[in-house]
Amino acid sequence: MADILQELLRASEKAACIARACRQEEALFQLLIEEKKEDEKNKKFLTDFKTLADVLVQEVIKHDLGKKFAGLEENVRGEESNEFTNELGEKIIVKVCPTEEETASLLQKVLDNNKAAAKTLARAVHQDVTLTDVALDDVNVSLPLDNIAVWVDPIDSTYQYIKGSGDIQPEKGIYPKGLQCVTVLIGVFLLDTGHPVMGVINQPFAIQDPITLRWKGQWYWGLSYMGSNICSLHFSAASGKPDNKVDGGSQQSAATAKNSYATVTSSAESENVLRALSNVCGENLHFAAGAGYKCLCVIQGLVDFYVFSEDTTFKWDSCAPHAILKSLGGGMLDLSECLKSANQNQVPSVRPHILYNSEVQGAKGADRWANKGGLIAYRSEQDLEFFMNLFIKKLSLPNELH
Ligand code: 2IP
Ligand code: CA
Repeated sequence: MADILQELLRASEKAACIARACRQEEALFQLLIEEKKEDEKNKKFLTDFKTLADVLVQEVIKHDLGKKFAGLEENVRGEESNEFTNELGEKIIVKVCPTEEETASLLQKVLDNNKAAAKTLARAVHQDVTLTDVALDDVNVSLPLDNIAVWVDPIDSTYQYIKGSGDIQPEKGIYPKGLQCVTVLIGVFLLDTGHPVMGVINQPFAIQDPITLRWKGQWYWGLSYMGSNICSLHFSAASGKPDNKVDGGSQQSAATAKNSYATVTSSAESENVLRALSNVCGENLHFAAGAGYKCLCVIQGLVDFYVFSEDTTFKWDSCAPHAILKSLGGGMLDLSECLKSANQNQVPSVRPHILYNSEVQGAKGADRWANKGGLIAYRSEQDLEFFMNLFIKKLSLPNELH
């Protein structure tokens, strides 16, 4: 199913182009920076524009996937609904129209009649994007189209996207905040089991040209299905051949604990967990914005784990990175389930992997799709074992988590 993965990659790049256009095209940029002014009307307008960028990117991904694989668009899910209310209170369904002109005139209605902005945005929506990866030519895995669905986060870390800082310095390779923390996340899962099987993470603002100040993106993909595990990080861009740059956990041979473990977490993490993490990781405990970006830090091997005990990440945040981590021999587990069995001194026969096909019982709205028990993302099963033992010991009052 290299063609689906190829299409996900292309859709993610189109999304990244739209995200970049909103920052780099003058007509659109003016709308983004309105936020920095204080008055209420501008604030409201910006919120609208931010939501529009999100909704539009989601619709483009849906539209483009459906064009290539008829029916798949029905199974593309995300946070945003495409019903949009403009300044005049009119309800408008945001969608990709058959022609660029039609899309522009629809967008004009949402954008308070701003013709220039609507035209620029419509051009980005209808442009042809080519993004191919030679490594995908060798992928020969067949996925049942009627058993897959897609979780999309069109722009993860929207707060950093709007703030738009491009001059944040990384600490040990990790950006604590800034445009580098923005990602487009597209993940595919199996409808019957809920397991993630394919994922693409696109980082639209990975590298900035110091002269032109224009941004270049970076992308990562992974596939994990029926024993086939393939990841873009195993291939060097030049040769298309495996270069073993990133060592997947399954390839580790020595079953020994590391001297130290590096973990990334959210600044919204609870005190109790932070204390325990800091005890285990010391100076290797990092903070970074964006659920997708934190997962990317694990995928790239900048840290060993992403730990978060709160319920404020969602299926659209984790599905794509989870599939890539699986392709590297790692995964993503429900943290509260892991701690529960550790407290009861049980070794679960099956690890509590996060699943993507079932809602949180009794929850409403976006919370139906929350990763309710928190999460731990990892690249190596062995490291996970050693780390969890240390972490649980340091968690003085684990029951506070439940
Ligand atoms: C957010 C975003 C936030 C993250 C939160 C996500 O998604 O990734 O950065 O919080 O969990 O749901 P934190 O950075 O504290 O980890 P979005 O930006 O799409 O709302
Ligand atoms: Ca998100």
